[in-house]
Amino acid sequence: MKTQLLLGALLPLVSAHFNLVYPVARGFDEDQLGQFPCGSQNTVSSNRTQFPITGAPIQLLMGHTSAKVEVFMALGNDPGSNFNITLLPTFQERGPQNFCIGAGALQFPAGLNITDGMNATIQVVTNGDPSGGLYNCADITFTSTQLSTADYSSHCQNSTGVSVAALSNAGFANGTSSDATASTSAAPSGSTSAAAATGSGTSTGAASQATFAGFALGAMGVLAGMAAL
Ligand SMILES: *[C@@H]1O[C@H](CO)[C@@H](O)[C@H](O)[C@H]1NC(C)=O
Ligand SMILES: *[C@@H]1O[C@H](CO)[C@@H](O)[C@H](O)[C@H]1NC(C)=O
Ligand SMILES: *[C@@H]1O[C@H](CO)[C@@H](O)[C@H](O)[C@H]1NC(C)=O
Ligand SMILES: *[C@@H]1O[C@H](CO)[C@@H](O)[C@H](O)[C@H]1NC(C)=O
Ligand SMILES: *[C@@H]1O[C@H](CO)[C@@H](O)[C@H](O)[C@H]1NC(C)=O
Ligand SMILES: *[C@@H]1O[C@H](CO)[C@@H](O)[C@H](O)[C@H]1NC(C)=O
Ligand SMILES: [Cu+2]
Repeated sequence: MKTQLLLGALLPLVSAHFNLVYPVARGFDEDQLGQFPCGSQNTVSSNRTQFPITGAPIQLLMGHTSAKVEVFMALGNDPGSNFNITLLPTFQERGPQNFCIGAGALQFPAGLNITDGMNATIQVVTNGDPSGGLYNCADITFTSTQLSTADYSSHCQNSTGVSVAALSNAGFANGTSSDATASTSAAPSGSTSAAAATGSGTSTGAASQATFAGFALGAMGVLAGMAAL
């Protein structure tokens, strides 16, 4: 009995590729997850996650023991496949189960002028199984209301042993050769959060969240450095 329960708990992990847990995914069809964009979830969610302008994490559930990961964003109510903003260039993740990308790791380009009530869609891409990409999307509405520290923590957890590493010349996580579109949107140095992008900088709370929850300075320094190239 115990064995069955264990297997029941483990099997979905192995076969689920990866889930976008926060912000909440549009939907999930494991068999279609390799379909660009959004793993074939082409209907915008009617229930958008309120995503703080001052910074919020991205929580993933990794079904593989290692994966290349890349994060894109598209502005608007129904952007189709136009994910032309790179929030985090391709990096290597290791370790299954919970993996949190801290708010401070996301590189919002300057000049987006993100304001309260704006809609957008975030697409997280990992490398395929075995080739191509895997795609999950979440529809969000930007809000000026911050996450409380407790809410932030509940949406930002790492399983034991999870780590990240920078990749040089990584290209797209889906393994296709780079075309200029996505790679040009590198963040200006210093712009590691939406707060920086909007120039609002109103919140010490978010700043400290970003500090403790973003990729640790070591790893993130490398990633940010690569993005600025
Ligand atoms: C791979 O990702 C890039 C960047 O998101 C995208 O433009 C391209 O269409 C994807 N390739 C495939 C085969 O889906
Ligand atoms: C809408 O989203 C919120 C936050 O993501 C979630 O708590 C709630 O259960 C969702 N409601 C529906 C009807 O899906
Ligand atoms: C992304 O696409 C939208 C719609 O075509 C366009 O208005 C916007 O300038 C593009 N943004 C970037 C960063 O390329
Ligand atoms: C953002 O705001 C600045 C200053 O008001 C303006 O110059 C710029 O064109 C705006 N950018 C976009 C994408 O709306
Ligand atoms: C954002 O999307 C919601 C539906 O989810 C819609 O009601 C709202 O008008 C949209 N906001 C903007 C600024 O278009
Ligand atoms: C989660 O793990 C990543 C990768 O090691 C790390 O950069 C990040 O700071 C961790 N976040 C938290 C909240 O532990
Ligand atoms: Cu898989």
